[in-house]
Amino acid sequence: MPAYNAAKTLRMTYAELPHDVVDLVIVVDDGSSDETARIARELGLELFVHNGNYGYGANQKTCYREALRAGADVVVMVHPDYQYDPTLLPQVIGPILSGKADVVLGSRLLGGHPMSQGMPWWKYISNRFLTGLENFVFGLKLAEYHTGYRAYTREILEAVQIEINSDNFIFDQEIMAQFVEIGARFDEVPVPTRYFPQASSASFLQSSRYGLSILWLLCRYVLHRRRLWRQRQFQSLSRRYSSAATRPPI
Ligand SMILES: Nc1nc2c(ncn2[C@@H]2O[C@H](COP(=O)(O)OP(=O)(O)OP(=O)(O)O)[C@@H](O)[C@H]2O)c(=O)[nH]1
Ligand SMILES: [Mg+2]
Repeated sequence: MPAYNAAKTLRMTYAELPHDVVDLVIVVDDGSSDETARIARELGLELFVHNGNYGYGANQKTCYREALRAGADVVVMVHPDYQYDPTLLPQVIGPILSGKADVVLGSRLLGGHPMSQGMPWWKYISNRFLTGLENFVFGLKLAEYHTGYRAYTREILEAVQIEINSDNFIFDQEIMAQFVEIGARFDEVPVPTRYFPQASSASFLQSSRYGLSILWLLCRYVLHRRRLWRQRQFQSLSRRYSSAATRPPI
């Protein structure tokens, strides 16, 4: 759980994780100004504390580094703001355990309607628009790319260059572009969302910046695939997952 000022929701999120399925719960506190770290300690979680607020991407880098170091075969990232249902974790890892997928997204846009669950209309519309663009560029048909509930195999995390990704929100899309590039298998399962006052929520300004940085990422990805601007960020670190350089350029 990449946490930043999640004191009001960390306890609830942790309580609803299926403890018979999860071996280790790691919390990275990214310099919160609230009681996040104290609560994580109280709950006996594996806690790592950043000495400042380095950003959501930097937080995830520590999460994955520590999860892999702890020997995880399957790594699940869930936001600690209780917007996603922790009890659905077995469904989220299902396609990985059955060998069907390397990456599973818990999708708020499959099944129920996120606006009736409180998602602001402008977030819904921009999510749909950016998802359409990403599907077009990546050649996929996913329902959304912007969820805070994801599962990865150890092998797929080890195959991409996580550390050179951004320290900010765009990290979530950079890692997706990296997975696409190395031929990862994706699956998605429906998850509901909930918007309530204590949940953390990106502001309009943050979301706009995020949207623009997705457009820039997609440009860079297309240039990379067309061999006009090769970027180390998209190159595979694993022999098992080769770069899409062998596939026809888009
Ligand atoms: N804003 C922020 N969140 C962080 C950071 N590090 C970890 N997080 C966590 O990551 C999640 C950030 O997502 P939110 O701010 O909820 O934004 P979002 O989920 O993209 O947008 P919503 O759909 O509106 O919730 C929260 O659960 C935070 O606890 C950080 O440096 N900044
Ligand atoms: Mg949130």
